[in-house]
Amino acid sequence: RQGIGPRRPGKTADEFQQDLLSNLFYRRGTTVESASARDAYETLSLTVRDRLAERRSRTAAAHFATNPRWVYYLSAEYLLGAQLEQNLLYSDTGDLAAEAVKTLGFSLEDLEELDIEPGLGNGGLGRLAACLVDSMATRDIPAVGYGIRYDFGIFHQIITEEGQTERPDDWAFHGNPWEFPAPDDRQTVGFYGHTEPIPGAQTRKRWVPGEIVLGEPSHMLVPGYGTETVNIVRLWRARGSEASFDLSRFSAGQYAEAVQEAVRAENISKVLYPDDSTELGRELRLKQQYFLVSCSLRDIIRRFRLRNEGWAEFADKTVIQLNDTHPTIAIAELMRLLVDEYELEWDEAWSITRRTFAYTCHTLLPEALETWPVHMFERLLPRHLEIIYLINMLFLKEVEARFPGDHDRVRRMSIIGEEPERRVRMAHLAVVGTEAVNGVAELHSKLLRETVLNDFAELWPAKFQNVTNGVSPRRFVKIANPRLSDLITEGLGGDDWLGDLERLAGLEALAGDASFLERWRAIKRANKVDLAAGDPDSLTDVMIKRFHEYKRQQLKLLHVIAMYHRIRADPSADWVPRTVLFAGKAAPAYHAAKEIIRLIAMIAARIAADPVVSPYLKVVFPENYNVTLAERIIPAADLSEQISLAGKEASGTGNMKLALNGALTIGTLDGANIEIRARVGAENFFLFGMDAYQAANAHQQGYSPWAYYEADGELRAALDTLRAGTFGEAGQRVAASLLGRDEYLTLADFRSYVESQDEVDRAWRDPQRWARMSVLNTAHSGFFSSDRTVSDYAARIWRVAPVPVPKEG
Ligand code: 26Q
Repeated sequence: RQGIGPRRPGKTADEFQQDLLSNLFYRRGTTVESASARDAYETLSLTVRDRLAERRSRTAAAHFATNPRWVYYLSAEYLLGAQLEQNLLYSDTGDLAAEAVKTLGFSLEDLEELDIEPGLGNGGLGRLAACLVDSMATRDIPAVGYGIRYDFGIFHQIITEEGQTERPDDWAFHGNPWEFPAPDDRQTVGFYGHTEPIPGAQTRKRWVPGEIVLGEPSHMLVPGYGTETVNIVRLWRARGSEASFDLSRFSAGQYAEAVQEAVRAENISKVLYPDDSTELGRELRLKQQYFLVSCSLRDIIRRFRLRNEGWAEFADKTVIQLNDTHPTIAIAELMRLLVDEYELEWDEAWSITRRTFAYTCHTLLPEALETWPVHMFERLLPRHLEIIYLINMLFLKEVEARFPGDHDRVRRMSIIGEEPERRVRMAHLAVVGTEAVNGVAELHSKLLRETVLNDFAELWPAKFQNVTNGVSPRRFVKIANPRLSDLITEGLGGDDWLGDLERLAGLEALAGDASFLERWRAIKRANKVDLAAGDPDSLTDVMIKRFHEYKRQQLKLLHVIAMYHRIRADPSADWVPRTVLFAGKAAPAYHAAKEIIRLIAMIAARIAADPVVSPYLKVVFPENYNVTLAERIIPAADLSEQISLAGKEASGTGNMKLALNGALTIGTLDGANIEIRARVGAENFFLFGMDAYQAANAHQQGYSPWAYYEADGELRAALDTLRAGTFGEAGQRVAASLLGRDEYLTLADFRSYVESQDEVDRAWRDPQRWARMSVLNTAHSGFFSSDRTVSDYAARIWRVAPVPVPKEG
């Protein structure tokens, strides 16, 4: 059946139009006369998708023919963003589409509003996964991203004066035109049950699960930019098996009971856990993780076996990247499949497993390191616990041999923690079972080696690497900021920079050109007008990220209160007008974070009602921060707040997106801020605060927030305002936390932060100087393309080379 295929989608406006009409008639079942906006949107999406599908088939053929080492990216989260605009750009059909939809009586912009983003992630880690799959396709790396197709994604946030409330996010309510269901590739996943010895076998065991669930995949196309490659992200959805429908109960009229097993099964992919870096320890979450892993590994093995190779080839043809510890049970699952099902010897299986996996760590917070109670593991995954015990026993022998008599080290490194209850330490399993471990920014990787994973780095120094995060310049510059993109393309004499971001350095030559700077400023202003968050001539000061105490939205608030006091004390002074924009979600159970949101809402309302302060200061909180909203805020930002306590933010990626769009950063020496500052130049970056080593020692050196309160009148006034209840109970509680332990040393960094903000004001008063600094930020942020990140992974961790896909014909 080789060489047979459908008619290729046409390239002309006429052909696009014809395809659109036939999709409208035959796929959507509607006529032009009666087509609604949604009919037009669905039909356009299918027409664009068809063009990518054709490239996908050529990609699959080229990959299969080359038989390279494939990259499998395992992630519990993907924040892919809206698909229509990206797919128009990547298939170069934007102009054809705009023309064609007019004949249906709609504008492209109308239809883009119906394009809902799948919110299948919490924040940075989920968006990183999306940027990496984009860049893997762009760099022609044969890859599949595996994830979960949650029915409900990250909750929809509503902001009132009471703070945050949550609503379910039924993102696919109207259907999802970008998805291809692949029911024939469904997998069967077991849970619970018991294990049995196999007569005559040594390590092999039989696992008899007590519950069976089906995993049904669908995939979304992931095109590369400026290349023919189209990879896929494959998402699993849980379904009840036929056995989970109880016919006898149904016949007896017990309809709800008849389907309760199926409902239980389908709950596994029902909802994304809205938790960012604090442990919940719920069984359903562990079930989700194993569900993702079991379906994906079986799919990977299915694909491998299609190529008729032996197990000796597996690790040479497969690399599986673990996005944090969430999919780490894959290490035990691959061992189980190889030993129990494919009957390999333990040592051979272990050698294959270790050479197949690599692990990316995204945190340093000890409370965010994932652990699971042994008793929960034993009940849900009895065979996996046995395998983990065996892996641990052999590993600890190795430690004992290298460090004889060092029992404390053995206890510290064990995959099983004993205190206060026995728990499986997923990060330890991830380090032991992989060939490479990486952090996500230079500082983060260094601190991993020096602190949380120090014992492991001493044992296996070569295993530990850094791969600094990056972001997609297509989504976060070209699509988000078309005006700036056009000016950059004009300035550089072409748009090659979109696939080779270091070319932005060419803008340096224009940083002294007054007319270029003027146009640069005008674009920032126009973007602010579009955002409509505040006066476009005010300094737009943005803090957009998840709410977490370590990120220190509280510090920004103390600065807002200090500005408020200053303006009230001298209303006629020449203040720099600022619009302070916060956006982001708090985990619903994270009360301290929700209190901070509530306080922001309160202060925003109070300032808006104050005729003395409001001409100079406005606080806004657009609700439901997601990828789509980020694409509107980032192009309008003048100032990027990256003010986490040093040593706590693994990398940050919003910092990169903002710098690329010409925002200046005010930030600590944390995560990738350090690398941004090194590239854009210290004179173009507002630095403040202590470094990670000072921060790490502060508490044990007797840190007292009260000393800072006493010593700093402006800080004291801000805190006293909160304590007095001027901004409600939320303000009192935030103040109590800051004057209690102040875990994240907010008061210690306050003075340095305010001084740096004063420096920001001075720079802003010289518009030429500001514009120059802004251009230099963009010019020197080319390193932060996720294309570079992917090339680093490919060369140093995956050891894979690009596989070009031939053009049609
Ligand atoms: C844990 C337990 C139960 C349920 C959910 C979770 C959970 C979910 C999401 C734990 C962590 C996350 C997400 C973490 C995350 O987004 N980390 C960020 O990763 C970015 C990409 O590397 C970095 O830039 C950020 O610094 C880091 O905070």
